[in-house]
Amino acid sequence: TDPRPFAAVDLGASSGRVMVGRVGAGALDLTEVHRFPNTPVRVGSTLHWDILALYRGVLEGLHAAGRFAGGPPAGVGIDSWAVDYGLLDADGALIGNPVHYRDGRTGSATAKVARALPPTALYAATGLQYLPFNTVYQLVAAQGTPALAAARRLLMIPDLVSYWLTGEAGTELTNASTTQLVDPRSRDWARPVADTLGIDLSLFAPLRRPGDPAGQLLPEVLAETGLAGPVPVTAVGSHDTASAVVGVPAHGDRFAYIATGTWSLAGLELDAPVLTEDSRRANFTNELGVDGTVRYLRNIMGLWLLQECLRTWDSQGRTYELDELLRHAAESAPLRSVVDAGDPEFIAPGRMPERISEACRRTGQPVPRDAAETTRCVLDSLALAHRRAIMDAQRLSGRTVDAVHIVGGGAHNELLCRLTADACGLPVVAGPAEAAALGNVLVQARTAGAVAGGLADLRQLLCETQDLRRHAPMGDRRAWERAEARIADGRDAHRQR
Ligand code: LFR
Repeated sequence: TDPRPFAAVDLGASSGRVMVGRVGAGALDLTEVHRFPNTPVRVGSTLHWDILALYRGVLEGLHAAGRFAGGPPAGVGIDSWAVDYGLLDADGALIGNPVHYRDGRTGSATAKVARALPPTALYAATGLQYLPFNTVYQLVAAQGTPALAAARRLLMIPDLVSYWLTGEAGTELTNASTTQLVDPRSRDWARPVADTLGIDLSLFAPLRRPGDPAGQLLPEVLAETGLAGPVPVTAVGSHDTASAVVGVPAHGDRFAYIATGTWSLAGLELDAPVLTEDSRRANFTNELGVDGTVRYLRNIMGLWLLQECLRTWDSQGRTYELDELLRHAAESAPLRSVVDAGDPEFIAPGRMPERISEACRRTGQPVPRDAAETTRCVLDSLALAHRRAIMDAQRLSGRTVDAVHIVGGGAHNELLCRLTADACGLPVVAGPAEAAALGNVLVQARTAGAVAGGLADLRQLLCETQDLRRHAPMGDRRAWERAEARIADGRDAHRQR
């Protein structure tokens, strides 16, 4: 039978995309049919997502998908970044614009949560890495607001889009696991955590698993997009990182992955969570994956550091072409200075080149003298953080690996891939860049019967159809160890916080 077209909606922090993946026995190709910017908006002091602009992009993308495929897609799946949500009132209408995870509103909520529930207990119950923007902190920060008081439903971003497309509300599990309100052992709500923190779990719609049916496009959506129904919507790994991990073209289980983009998510795929105190101290997360897996990984600042530098330079009238900047960075002195790319200090937007310089100064290292050196500092720092995450993940889980897969936007960044191979002392396989959309499409296609099997089978199809680049490790690994030592003190001091 001919491959069938599935539409993947993949919303990222800087752009949204609608892709069509054609899937059949031995066949998989992916085409971007629509891309639209995702530009956050500050209103007063609060940073928001422009959710209706994103939704318009989704509708336009579904229209384009129909044109591309010459008819309605065989299914639609939605993934996006994690932790953020919209609130609905008793009529099902959205209350306000969802708040951006880079907004500073959780400032005092983190201490409040820690007083009610010690970090050790919270980690033992949820296995989630401390990040100040986890949904739990956002909800505690929102307690007592009229918006939360009026809310009858809370939908995570992909679930909100899915609700608008279908009229049906659900909470997809992989993304729910980033709320810090899910127990990774039972893969169900961590009720005692919610009760202790005064969070009302009945706000959440029933849990769905990736692969579950999630309704059909509403008549008004069909009219708006020019599609002929019925068009089923399927729950996928709606956390983009969960879909990206499905999209890792690995054989067997001796691999680490780094899902790169705005963030770097570096770690392993496991069958069970690691909830030890060592794991908590190392700030590792146990997010839930597709097919009963656990994404055991560390969130690292990622290419955000570079994106923010470019934005700052641009606002100062210094506009750089990325390829050229990377070429100059590749020629700059290696490991001249490095920063801790896991430090939450870099989460908020603004003044990034200066903040990087300050971090170098604080740790007694030379300050980058120009944009190329700043870029080199960022990429060396990311490679170093990747090395640390992959070494720590192996030590803490007892699983060893012999290759590192880099998927997501950073797979196009040759310098980053090469430095990561050198830092880890392991071969890097780079690609596919669109792993999240591929993982999205594969899970839908399996539900629709266009492909069959487990993650290993889906990955085999990726190996057969995707262009991959290999980077063998080179250079002196001790140089990376010495660089690590330069920032280790600062990092340990930070962990005590
Ligand atoms: C990556 C990602 C990360 C999550 C961050 C914020 O796009 O989903 O996994 O920690 O965005 O939601």
